[in-house]
Amino acid sequence: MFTPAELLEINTLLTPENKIVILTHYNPDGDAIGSSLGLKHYLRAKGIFAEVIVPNDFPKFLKWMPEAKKVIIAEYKRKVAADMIAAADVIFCLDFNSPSRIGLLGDWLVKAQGKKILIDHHQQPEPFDFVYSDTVIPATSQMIYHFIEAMNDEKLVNLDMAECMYTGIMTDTGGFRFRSTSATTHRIIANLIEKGADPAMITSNTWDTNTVSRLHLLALVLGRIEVVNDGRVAILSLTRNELKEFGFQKGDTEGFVNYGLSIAGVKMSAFFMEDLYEDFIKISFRSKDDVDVNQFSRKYFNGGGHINAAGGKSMDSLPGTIEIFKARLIEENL
Ligand SMILES: [Mn+2]
Repeated sequence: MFTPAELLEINTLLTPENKIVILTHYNPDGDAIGSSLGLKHYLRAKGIFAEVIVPNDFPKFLKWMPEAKKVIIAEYKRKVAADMIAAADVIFCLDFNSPSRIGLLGDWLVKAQGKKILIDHHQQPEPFDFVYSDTVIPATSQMIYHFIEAMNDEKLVNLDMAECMYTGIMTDTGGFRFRSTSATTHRIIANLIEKGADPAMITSNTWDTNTVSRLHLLALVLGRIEVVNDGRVAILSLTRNELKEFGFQKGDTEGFVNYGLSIAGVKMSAFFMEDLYEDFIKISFRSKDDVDVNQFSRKYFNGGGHINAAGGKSMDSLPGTIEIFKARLIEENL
């Protein structure tokens, strides 16, 4: 948490006169949008207006959240977004810790004069004016709750805030299953339910959103899942042509990588996908226990993230990337 002195200073910055923006990462996920909107609604409850700005569009299954449709998407509104960041007195940076993770917002953030406040749970944060970084907490949305507690404002938590933070925690913990899900996480979830968050409604709005074409795409991926290294590593893949054939929509492949981890004995799952427009391979890694995919991806695939969940990128072909991956697995004894 921020120090008491920092909290006091942040408190003096949070006034209705100050211009406040909230930024989150490229390809926003449930925690990115949930934490950003949760914070926006919290500030609103204090009588302070803030705008949420994201680099690019996010999946439809997150747009039911209160005020999700008011989020400013910089790829569609470049000038509006750039001007707001330049004019901001306070810039909250949520669920990322390096300007390199926020696409076109990165340059604007670096040049901006406003006070930069980081709240994030990824590894190895870069410097910001105020830093609340904790890699053990499973979701930035949970950190927003801790921030509200530290500000002595728990009484302000309302339904809008509760729905957003619940969604962020639920999605980043894979439905309260992943390793850093703690008793504290569940206590906060209980509080959010008491404020009106409806688990059945939130789960259904967020996860029961398959289309037939997405299930066909999933069937294709599952049909050729490969398990290597004595059953410890699962490999999944998709080509650009397949994405096109099945009418790929943003978010359609979200969660595919987790199917690899659901195989008994598998400790690491990797999903390789050709980007729809550009010539690179997008990689998602998931792992269990001490298998550190953050380090692995940083070392070999220009990426990073968390110990058990990380992203990466390769400029090789799809088959070439998978061959390199298999060779690295042997080198690293995975
Ligand atoms: Mn997160």
